[in-house]
Amino acid sequence: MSNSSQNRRQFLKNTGKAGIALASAPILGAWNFSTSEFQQQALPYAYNALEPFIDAMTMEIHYTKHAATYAKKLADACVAEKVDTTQVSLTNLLGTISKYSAKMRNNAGGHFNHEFFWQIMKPSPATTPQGELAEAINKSFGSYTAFQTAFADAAKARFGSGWAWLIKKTDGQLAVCSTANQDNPLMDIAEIKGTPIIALDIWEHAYYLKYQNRRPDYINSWWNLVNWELAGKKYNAVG
Ligand code: MN3
Repeated sequence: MSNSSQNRRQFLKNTGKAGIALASAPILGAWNFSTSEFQQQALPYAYNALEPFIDAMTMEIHYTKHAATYAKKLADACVAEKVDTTQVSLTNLLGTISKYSAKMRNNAGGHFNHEFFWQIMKPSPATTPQGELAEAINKSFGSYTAFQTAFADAAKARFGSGWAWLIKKTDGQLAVCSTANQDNPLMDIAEIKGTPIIALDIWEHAYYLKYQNRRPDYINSWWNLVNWELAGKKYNAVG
């Protein structure tokens, strides 16, 4: 185990259930904590910040166990398959993922998807899309409500584990889709390719403690957490 991962474990242990939202860049720097996109970043809020829609225990286990494991195994795969993470971006790796092992595919996807997921949620967000993204959603789906239905349908229809996405395709159009396992629309093997705007984790580990088998209830609740401000920025940033 590297010093930085030991430090990180100790850090997580010390901060415990209070969450790690108070961690600031200078402190992380002093702990020799890399800000590489290949490594797990601090959650932008406390474990309990998304309650009552996502409970603190789910967030803690999801972040410290599931997501942390993807990051760790991605690092292992990068060493084994000689990916120089100082030279290759995570997006580029995903775009050429068909050249790598299943381990790389599962863990590069798992790491990217979770880092994206934490960012695209926040406590008490704006409740609807804003600005150009709002206009594009109305144009593509007819209304925000119709978009929500299409997205929820994609999430409900995914058999087993996976993700639901709103993406901006390379032709500039918005689309809703879902991917199996830890695949995502940035991968060269994706059925529908594009840049993620929002994403919902529909693995049971993301909702089972609170919602058990009721995936539709989890999806309905999740609209209360979507960080539409950031989604709008992501939409505007895609050429
Ligand atoms: Mn997950």
